[in-house]
Amino acid sequence: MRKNKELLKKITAKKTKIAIIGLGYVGLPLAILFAKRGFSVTGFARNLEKLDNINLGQTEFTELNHDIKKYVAKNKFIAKKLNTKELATHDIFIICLPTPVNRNKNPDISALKQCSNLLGKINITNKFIINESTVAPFTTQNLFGNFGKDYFLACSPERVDPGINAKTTEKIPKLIGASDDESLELGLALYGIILKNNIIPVSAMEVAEMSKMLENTYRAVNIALSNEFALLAEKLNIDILEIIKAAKSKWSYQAHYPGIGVGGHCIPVDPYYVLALGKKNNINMPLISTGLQVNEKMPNHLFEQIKNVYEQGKQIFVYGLSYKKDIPDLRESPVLQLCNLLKRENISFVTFDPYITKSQIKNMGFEYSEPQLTDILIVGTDHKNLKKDWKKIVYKKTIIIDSRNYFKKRVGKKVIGVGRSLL
Ligand code: SAJ
Repeated sequence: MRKNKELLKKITAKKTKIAIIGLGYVGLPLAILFAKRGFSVTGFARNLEKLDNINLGQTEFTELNHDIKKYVAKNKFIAKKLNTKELATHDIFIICLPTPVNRNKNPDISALKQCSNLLGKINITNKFIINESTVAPFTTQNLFGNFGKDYFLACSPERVDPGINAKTTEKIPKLIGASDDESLELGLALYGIILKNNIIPVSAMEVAEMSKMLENTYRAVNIALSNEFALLAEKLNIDILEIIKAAKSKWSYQAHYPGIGVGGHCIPVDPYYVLALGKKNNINMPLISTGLQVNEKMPNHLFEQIKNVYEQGKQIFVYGLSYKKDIPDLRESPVLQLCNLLKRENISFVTFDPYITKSQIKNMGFEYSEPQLTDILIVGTDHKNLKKDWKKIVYKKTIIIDSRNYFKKRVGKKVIGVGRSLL
């Protein structure tokens, strides 16, 4: 017989031991948030070097490092190698593992499957599993819903927004669906202790899973719409930013902006989970697949823009490689696609990103350079540092290929943006 009252009391008293499985941009901030609220938290990951760095408070999440050190010192948080023996000593398991796509753009839930195998080996009676990883509907049930009946299960998809202006974890509205009322009661109690913003219960786990899919697919398709309008605006010589600004005066229009394409671990990835699910259910979803293709072709469009202004011997400087500003994240970065197109055509360039190290740049096979004067500046990522760095790069004859529509007035000889130019 399950006893959720016992676990509820332990949660309320913060006496439960919480296991956060996966210590990336979702799991680590969540682990520290629980530790900050008084829980005893173990973070589990596979990479030993990463675990050592985390326990030393030396992670890429600079804004977290102070708190990591503090809660490790207070024995409220520790990072450990994922193993069943250690897992078994915990009451609550929150899964924050990556769910990417493979080279063929098919969903890859191998990390979740490995986690399911591990949890399936421990005594899960009266314990609580929550899946925060982004998955297609029914995945949480299929992977974690078959360990018997004496435990609790919920799904609460992460909604983290990486970046220095990010909405921090405790401020983001949180969806939660559960396998039954007792599990939902536990989830609301647990998240209620750490989250300041509203926690929104939904009727089933698959509703939560599908909502996350809709949120991110909506964003991908609307970015594609802005990209397509930008390509037309270029032909008509109308400024896309002015068009968008004007359209924003309509209450039912939510602005999305054209650019070099869509990177990151969410927006260019999650819609492929929807397409796979549609295919499995014989539902054709051309709007989604076409939208993804529009975004994926944007680096090629920028490449054509570069070729229109490039002459043999002209120097090219690519500023910024990250998929979005002010973070050191190269995953699915469309700027890397553009750089590889340049390399393939033997068009030489140097590159700099304030968040990416010189050795990382060299390891990618690109040539590193500090900001220096150049003939063609390609704005790859509109990091905040660009505000001061551009003056070291642009002289009066510099042509700027502004893939982020960063510049609001002409600099150098001319600025060619996406859907707008400053001549
Ligand atoms: N992008 C555009 N035009 C836009 C917005 C974004 O081209 O109008 C590009 C960005 O440059 C980037 C990519 O799309 O390459 C993704 O941008 P993003 O702001 O959506 O950044 P992400 O991937 O960090 O998005 C995360 C997502 N969070 C989760 O999936 C949990 C996303 O759902 C959020 O909307 C986003 O944070 C946010 O803004 O909060």
